[in-house]
Amino acid sequence: MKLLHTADWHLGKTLKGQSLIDDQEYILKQILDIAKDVDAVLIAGDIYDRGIPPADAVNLFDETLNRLAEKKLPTLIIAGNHDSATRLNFGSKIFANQNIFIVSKVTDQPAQIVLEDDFGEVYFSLIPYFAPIEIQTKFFGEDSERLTFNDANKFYIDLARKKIPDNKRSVAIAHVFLTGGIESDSERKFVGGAANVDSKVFNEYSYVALGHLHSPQKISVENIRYSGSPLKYSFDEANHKKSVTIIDLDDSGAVEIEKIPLIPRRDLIVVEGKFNELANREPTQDYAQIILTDDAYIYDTENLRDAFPNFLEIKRKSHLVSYDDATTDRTFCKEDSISEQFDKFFTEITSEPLTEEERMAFEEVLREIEREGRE
Ligand SMILES: [Mn+2]
Repeated sequence: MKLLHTADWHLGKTLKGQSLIDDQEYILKQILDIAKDVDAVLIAGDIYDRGIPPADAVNLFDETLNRLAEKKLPTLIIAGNHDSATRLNFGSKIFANQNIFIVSKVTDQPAQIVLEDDFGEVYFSLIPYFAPIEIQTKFFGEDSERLTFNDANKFYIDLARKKIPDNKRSVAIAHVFLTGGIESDSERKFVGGAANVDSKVFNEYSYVALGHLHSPQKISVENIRYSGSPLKYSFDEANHKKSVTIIDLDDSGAVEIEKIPLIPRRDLIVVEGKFNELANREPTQDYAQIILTDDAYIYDTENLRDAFPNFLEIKRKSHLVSYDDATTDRTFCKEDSISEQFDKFFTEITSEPLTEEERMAFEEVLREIEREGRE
């Protein structure tokens, strides 16, 4: 059986105010194209970027589900920590008639779907994101001992395992943070105690399709994996290679893994350099974070739009001195005149002393302020 594993679509996400909906539509088309060659699609949570997604995000998800239903592709979906469990649950019983299975809530018996190929059944456990308190109140009562994420997941996954007959092939779909995983800036941390879950809780599954971490990675073993997000969602992901994971599950339950790269409409890049050099670069449509290394403060940064029409952020390296760095060697003293204090401050921030011209300009401004104060 061939499976396509994806996660963390974050539909409706904006980055520094820029809507990514066109980029998301573009990348979902690629995923649908790759899905032509598989037997089922697994989406491991964070369908939406937030609990109440914008209308265009709901439209895009609706369109995508329609395409999957047209292909008669069994599609197994769980909620992530960014999704509203109740809203994502909308219509799920009706969608099940079209082989679209959405599981967003913890239930007395963990949700299970059984698909078949020529070698027999494959059992899928659908484990939506939950906070440990949900397991605690549902199964142990409100006054019971507080559970960690690890306790709660171990309990619920053991329950899911009990429903799978011995020696059958099995796949878990979950949205958790497994110990050893590599994080990025665009994942929202789980609230409610140490989020770490030991990958051993999934030990008996033939494959574990995970969501939450945005970089594609395996955890300890080949068959426990995060597919990663289909797009780069923060600048610290600029060097990620985004992909979907294809799993070929053989008759014995062994898996062969292939990562199929996804090519974005616009890449997310970080560029660093001096203003004049960057402003004259070959234009790129990519979303850019620009780090200026000029010592002088550049005001006309909009001129960078010729080379980077879609830049999202500008940072200034010479001004990236952190407060701690700037104060370790503090030499200001109260006896200094304002000019002397400014001179020291300027030197600390830019690593260059004031030129005579700059000193005169500063003193002229000071005199003006004093004049205004007297008027
Ligand atoms: Mn996510």
